[in-house]
Amino acid sequence: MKLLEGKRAMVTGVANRWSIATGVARALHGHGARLALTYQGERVRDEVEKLAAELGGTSTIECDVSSDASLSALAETIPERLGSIDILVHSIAFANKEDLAGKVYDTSRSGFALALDVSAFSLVALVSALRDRFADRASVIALTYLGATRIVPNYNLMGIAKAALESEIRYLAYDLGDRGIRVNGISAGPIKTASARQVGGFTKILDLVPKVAPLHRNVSTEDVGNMAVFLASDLSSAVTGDVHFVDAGFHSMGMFPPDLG
Ligand code: 0WD
Repeated sequence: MKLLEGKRAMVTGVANRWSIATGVARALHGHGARLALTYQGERVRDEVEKLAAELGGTSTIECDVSSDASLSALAETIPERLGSIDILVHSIAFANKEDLAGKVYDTSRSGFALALDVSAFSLVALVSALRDRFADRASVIALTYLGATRIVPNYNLMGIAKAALESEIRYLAYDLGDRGIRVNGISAGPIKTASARQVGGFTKILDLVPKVAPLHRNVSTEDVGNMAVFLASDLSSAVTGDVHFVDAGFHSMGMFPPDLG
């Protein structure tokens, strides 16, 4: 059964085939949604166009979320390229590599501002720019991580940015609720992507999860895509203002298994 027939989705943060946004886009498309993929700039354009071609009827639009002009241009383009928006996926994050290891107290003012702007304010900025383009009862979905609410060594500044993002999810859910628009987060387990590799010791985190998580495995972009389909569909019509984990249960553990090598 296709759950998103007739719905139109704007998916941000596609950089390459390993991006979480790519897995989400494939899942939404598989359930019948029509897509527009936004990408940051020239650097990723070719790859994104190749992926769009694999998903019939998908258009691509350049948008750098750190630029107000780029966001305004996106809002102008959307009606002709997609129509109104039923589903918005925020899958964007950036921090300087030196802020994803070492001590949080060494974070610079400029590094902090950059990470919070691109990784957290961008959700407010996208919703603000696109609010007149949303269909009533639309669904907004943002990608987040456990490091928002728990200490994950080296995740550091990105954890702080994700805490802001998760708070935005709640406040935006309240702002948009009178139009029946829902706002939710997906907290994904670690997945090997270009962004994740910037986090110090990331491979060790990937090795640890199957030893600790109740399901004894890592998650895939397909797992995340399946949750996105649910949150985008009418099946989740009364679900808003919350963060939903797709992490094989890792976040529920209160202690690591005693036999952990
Ligand atoms: O383990 C993981 N990979 C997890 C990622 C676990 C839990 C959550 N997440 C989150 C990330 O924090 C992010 O919010 O998922 C989201 C997607 O991340 P990803 O798929 O892991 O990483 P990636 O494929 O790198 O996509 C993030 C993209 C950027 O990719 P590159 O590699 O080019 O930096 O965010 C985009 C960019 O395409 N991006 C921007 N887009 C528009 N404007 C901007 C910008 N200014 N900056 C970065």
